Amino acid sequence: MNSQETASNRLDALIIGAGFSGLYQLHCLRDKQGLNARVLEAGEGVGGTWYWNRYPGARCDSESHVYCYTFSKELTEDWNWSERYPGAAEIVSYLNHVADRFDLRRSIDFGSRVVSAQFSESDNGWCVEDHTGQRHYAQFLITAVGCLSSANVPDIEGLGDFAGAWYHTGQWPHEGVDFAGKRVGQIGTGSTGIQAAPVIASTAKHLSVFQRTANYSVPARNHVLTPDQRSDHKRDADAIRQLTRSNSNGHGWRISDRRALDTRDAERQAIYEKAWTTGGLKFRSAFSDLLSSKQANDTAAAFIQGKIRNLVKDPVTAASLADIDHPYAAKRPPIDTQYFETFNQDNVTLVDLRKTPLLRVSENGLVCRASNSEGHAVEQEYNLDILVFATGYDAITGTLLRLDIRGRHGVTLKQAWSSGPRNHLGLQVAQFPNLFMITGPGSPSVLTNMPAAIEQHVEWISNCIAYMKHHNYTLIESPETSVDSWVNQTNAEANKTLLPTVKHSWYLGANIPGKPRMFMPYAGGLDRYRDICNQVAIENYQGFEFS
Ligand code: N01
Repeated sequence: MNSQETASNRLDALIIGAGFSGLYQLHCLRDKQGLNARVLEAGEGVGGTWYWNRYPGARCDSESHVYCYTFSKELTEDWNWSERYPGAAEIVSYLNHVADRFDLRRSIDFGSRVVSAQFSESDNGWCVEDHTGQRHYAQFLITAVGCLSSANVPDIEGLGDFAGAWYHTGQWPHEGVDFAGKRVGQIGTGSTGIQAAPVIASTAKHLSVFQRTANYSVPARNHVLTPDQRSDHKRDADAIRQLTRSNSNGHGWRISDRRALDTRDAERQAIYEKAWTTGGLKFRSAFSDLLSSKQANDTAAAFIQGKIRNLVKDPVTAASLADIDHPYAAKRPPIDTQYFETFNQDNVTLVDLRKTPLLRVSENGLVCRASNSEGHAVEQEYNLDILVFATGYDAITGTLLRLDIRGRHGVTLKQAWSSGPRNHLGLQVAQFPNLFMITGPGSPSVLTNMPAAIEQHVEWISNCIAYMKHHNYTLIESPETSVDSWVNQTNAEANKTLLPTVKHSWYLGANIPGKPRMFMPYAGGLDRYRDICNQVAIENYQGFEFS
């Protein structure tokens, strides 16, 4: 690294990503602390996850009045959400509004994809290279890349032979896709597939949904917000903020103290019925023991499976949809708008890949292994014009690893995480000084309402940097002992729950071939995590080392 070049244009902080995290981090460092901070963003606009995820039906599962920043009363006051759950386009509009309101754009380089980041021992800082070869120098490097930004297109034989068009939901064309008159195949029935299928089916000639693992879903019960509901949210903004900052999940509700196993059958059923009618992720707040006791969880599972069987008219399809192999909410629980009802439409077919496994993509569509009336294996081809991959992401670590980040002595993040992600408080990796991760592995992130987790991380990182400036420290790093201790705590919290018991969960990296299997988020709750981080700060950032 040329030290003259470094000194002349070195930033205080370089932030990667202009979604919820990056925008707020920029505002905190540039506008509140007067630091020289910049954002590099691969997309041509702000939005992060929401910039790319424009698939049909893309909508947030958090309610709009909590899926937003809370740091500015004026911002809360002057923004009006239109629906109970914000759609992707409205979230992008919101983030554009934030970028304009706080004049953030002038400090963001759009269309700038980071290809490598190298820590320099001589400069105690980072050299970050973008796809054009331009180098950017900064004391601090902060990743704000989101948890679900590396699309997973499964390696299915023959995809190159397909004569039709194919798309991954996480890289959706901005001009949209016209399904009218088309035979569409959708692979994947996670949160995304469950949102997309009803919308695709509303215009497609035919939709075939290829389901490998059946999934729970609870009705979202989305609706347009009334003027009264909007003004209630504004009037109660302080209380809502207090709630999202003090509960375990960052949503606008607390998980009940009541245990499913201590509740009589009829009362338990009535509670589930009410939660089903209310709809949304709040369903999981019905009882406290749903994620700690399999027996308790079975009661929720049986309730939802009963609903699926009632909603879907064809008994064979209903049985496949209700044949769920994991505990409720042990995978991220989807919420839907008419998902199960969609299978009652004449133009929709469920293909159960457990009965008829997917063999390959052909020129005409997808080929599965079925059996004929004599029980002999035969190939069954589904002719398709469009193939939609709702197959998820190389979640949480995928994008971080693709950035080719190198710490002390050139050690790569891939090497440091060869057995799974390891860091201190979800924030810092040993041997990678002055690097902070927002909502990375080891933090509550995807188990919470993301903006709540993001605000907590950004504020903690900003305070830590302010502390360093105040004490004239130039370097912060986490020793291995701190990392070991946090990894043990993260594993211990996960093991108290049913979360690590799922076969194909992306929480564990188990959806990506070859990815080390390890439960990645911190499952002890955002409230506990916040307390731990605050205590560390109060004790002069105990567990971190400064120089
Ligand atoms: O991805 P997923 P997603 N052959 O990994 C299947 C967030 N989100 O995009 O379960 C056949 O959950 C796979 O099958 P299986 C939310 O946090 C948020 O749906 O592995 N099938 C599964 O059915 C969510 O959890 C919002 O057996 C294959 C599906 O593809 C996260 O994004 C909205 C396959 C992937 O499900 C990811 O959800 C939407 C193969 N080779 C999503 N490979 C909000 O509201 C994979 N599958 C904020």
